Amino acid sequence: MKKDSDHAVILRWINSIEKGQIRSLSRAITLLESTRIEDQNRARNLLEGALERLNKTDRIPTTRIGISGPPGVGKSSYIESLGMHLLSLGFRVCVLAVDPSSRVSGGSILGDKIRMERLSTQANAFIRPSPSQQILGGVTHTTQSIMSLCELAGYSAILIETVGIGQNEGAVADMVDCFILLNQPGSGDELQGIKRGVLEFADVLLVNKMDGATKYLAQQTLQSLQSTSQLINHSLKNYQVPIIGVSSVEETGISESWQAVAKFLEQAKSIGYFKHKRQLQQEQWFKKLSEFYWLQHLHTAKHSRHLKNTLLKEMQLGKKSILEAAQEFTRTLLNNR
Ligand SMILES: Nc1nc2c(ncn2[C@@H]2O[C@H](COP(=O)(O)OP(=O)(O)O)[C@@H](O)[C@H]2O)c(=O)[nH]1
Ligand SMILES: [Mg+2]
Repeated sequence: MKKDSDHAVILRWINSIEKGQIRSLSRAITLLESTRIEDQNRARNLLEGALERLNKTDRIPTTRIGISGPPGVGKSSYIESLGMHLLSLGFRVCVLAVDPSSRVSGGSILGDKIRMERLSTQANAFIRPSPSQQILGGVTHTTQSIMSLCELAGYSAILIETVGIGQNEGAVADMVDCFILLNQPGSGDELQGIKRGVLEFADVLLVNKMDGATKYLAQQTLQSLQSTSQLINHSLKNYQVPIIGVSSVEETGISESWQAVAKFLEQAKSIGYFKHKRQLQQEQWFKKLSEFYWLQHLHTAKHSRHLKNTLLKEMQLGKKSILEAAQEFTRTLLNNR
């Protein structure tokens, strides 16, 4: 009986998300983000239903864009300007801001909100700062689940802001259709640093703050990047990564940057690279979800606590090494489902 009524509640919930009701969407995201064990079943049912609905209906194609770069480079400011531009083109815009620093500083989420003040008052825009769940770079399986919910709610452009710290760019790039990397106006030395690791993930490179006191430096950075652009090896064959200067504050170069994204997507679609990337996104999502379920199982399995205590004791008595104990713990619980 309870099961039936739960099912009905979930169905109603999904219906109202599909109608674009922001409150229902927000509540659903909060549920998916919940780390409480007792929320997991509902979250799973909700997501299951939402994905089923998404697959059933013919919907407008969505575009998932990742925007990354070091703290302070202007990601939030750029997203606001790009978001306003996309609204003017008829998109419904959703912004997911995953900012691991916000947990530490406590202030950046508020800062992001203030900086996206214009966008946040628009009827066709939805901004959602997400707690990073203490995972490096803040990207988890829930980010992908949330993207799907937002697509069900009718958002056609999903913009994901992540802080680039040099290690998580690959993970973010694997969950979006197009990855934009923002660069600071800076010295050549800093560019060397960017080049090595991160540039290979970028589909579009931007140099921000092309205005006022930083204009000259930004122009230099732009030129320096452009002069090395042939060295960037993009996995889409014959694709030359565009490098564009923008000012998110003065809103110059914004539409040009979007044209570059659109051109990339067009080229990617024409040779099946886009489809391939969507498959990779599914694979990564699957992998992350599986890892999540494994961990969950490890910590909630019936004999988990008992086994852990036994093994800890054996370790303390010198009967087992820490490696043996950890492996036995994992192996035993995974074999005894
Ligand atoms: N001059 C100038 N400042 C900018 C620009 N974009 C962002 N900023 C400033 O850079 C700081 C960091 O911006 P923010 O968007 O929060 O960066 P984020 O940490 O990458 O999200 C803020 O003080 C912004 O006002 C720009 O295009 N020009
Ligand atoms: Mg920000």
